[in-house]
Amino acid sequence: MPIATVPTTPFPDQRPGTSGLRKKVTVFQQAHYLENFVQAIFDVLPDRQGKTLILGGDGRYYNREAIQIILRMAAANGWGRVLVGRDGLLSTPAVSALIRRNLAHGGIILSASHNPGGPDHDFGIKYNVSNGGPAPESVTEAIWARSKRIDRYYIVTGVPEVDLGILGSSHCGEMVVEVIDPVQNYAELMESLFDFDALSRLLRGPFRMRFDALHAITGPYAHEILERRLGAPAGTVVHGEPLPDFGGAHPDPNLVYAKELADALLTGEELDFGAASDGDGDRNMILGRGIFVTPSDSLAVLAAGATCIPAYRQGLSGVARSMPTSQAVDAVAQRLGIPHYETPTGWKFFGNLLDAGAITFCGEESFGTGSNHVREKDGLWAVLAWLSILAARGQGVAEILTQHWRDHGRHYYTRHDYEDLPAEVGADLMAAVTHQLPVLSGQKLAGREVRLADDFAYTDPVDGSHSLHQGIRILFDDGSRLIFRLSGTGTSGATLRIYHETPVADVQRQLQNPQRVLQDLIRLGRELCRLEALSGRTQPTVIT
Ligand code: G16
Repeated sequence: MPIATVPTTPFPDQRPGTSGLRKKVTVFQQAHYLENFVQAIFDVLPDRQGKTLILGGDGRYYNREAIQIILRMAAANGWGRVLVGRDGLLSTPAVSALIRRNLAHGGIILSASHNPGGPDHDFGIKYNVSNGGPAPESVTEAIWARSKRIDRYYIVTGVPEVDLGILGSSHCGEMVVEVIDPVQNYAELMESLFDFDALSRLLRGPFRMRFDALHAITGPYAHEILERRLGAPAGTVVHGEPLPDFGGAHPDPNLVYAKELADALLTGEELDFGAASDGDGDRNMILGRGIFVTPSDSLAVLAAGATCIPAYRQGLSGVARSMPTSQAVDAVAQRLGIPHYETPTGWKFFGNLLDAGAITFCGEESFGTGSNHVREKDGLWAVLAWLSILAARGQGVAEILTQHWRDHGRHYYTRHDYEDLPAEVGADLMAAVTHQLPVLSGQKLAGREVRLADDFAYTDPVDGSHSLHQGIRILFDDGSRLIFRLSGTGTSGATLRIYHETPVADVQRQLQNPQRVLQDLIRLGRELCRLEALSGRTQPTVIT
């Protein structure tokens, strides 16, 4: 098998962000760019020889080309076997499940998640380790370090392209390539967790739901699970065909980018339940008739109702949320008498807690919810979990949510995003708040007293690793919080996120508009970072 050693020079911008390396397609299309990064991954895995790798992506533009390159590089780098999804497709949670099921050494996922796709948009690549989860910071930093010194990569030459359209086994050089059904293993995993008979009764009855796959990866998964296995009426899944440009839209399940679904639920009368997922299938948005469930509330409701689901009937060992996620799930954990953890943003920080059995459920405000069944957030899992609770309780989403608030208090919450800022403006806005940290504690602001103001740092309770600079927290004496972070998933410029939260125990005050309840914190947030003066912005781009 001819292996070429191709000389190369480093690119200075290959540091993985919150979730892998994300850049414009045109950046990845530069000669050697993808190859350098893939070789950097392989170089930090010296024990890869003869091992199994899982490979797939969300089908976005450049997915197919990248997969052929990675297969030839994997063969040249000594991998024993690669399992690749048919047509190069695999959702992020499906990759995680396959790594675990096949005891694979790791997996490569090609996706820029919720970022738009197409020749002028985004592409991405991330490596998941043998527990099925995103590589921890120690590995991503090693990949980055390696990328800065790389001077060659290995690739097999003179072999035909692998036909990704046909299931079955073939060889790329000496390496075995198995093209597998992207859905089957994942669908079986879901059947092992949930009571499919109960879900089927719900979906075959008068209950009406819509799942919007946003022309991204979850279409085939949702068709198979919701329509074929559970018997939901044809048409329950919309925009179910994955397209390289996601139909020209953002595959981002929020109220702005999944507006069609949101409108159908928030203003229409026909549907009882709506859900959407993102580019690579790990995010989810949940809607009921006339009501949007914030991801933070969704995590809390799922934690409170977990015992409705067969796999979690024995209860949860603990729960975790990322720091900017609202404290709603903490209230559930306190009531259940189980531990709760606060981690930095990024699913990778849940991995150790899940592996150690310290937590069963975890979630993030960024539309991510999941459990110990895989080591990624899982959009369809969250949908099935919600359906399980609806089926068990015989109630609608709005009833369940308002009852939850009565029982645990409501955590009013909103995130304001200021997108497409010049990178230096983003840094200046953060610096404006950071400079004030030493003097904020004890001050009266927005009618509350500041209890603590800091730059969030995390020490992993399992392996003791430290992560610094994970966002600015301003905590108030009434439990309210104001948080500032720069997004770690963009491909150009900066996005400032400001998160606002205030808990309200008084049942009489639980049915108000969050933007109104939080308006003084919103104003304070803008003032503290000198938003208008430094950026000229007065309104956010996206409100969640
Ligand atoms: C990724 C991570 C999530 C994280 C999110 C934050 O999501 O997997 O764990 O919460 O980024 O994004 P940002 O840094 O922009 O706030 P995804 O779905 O993009 O992979």
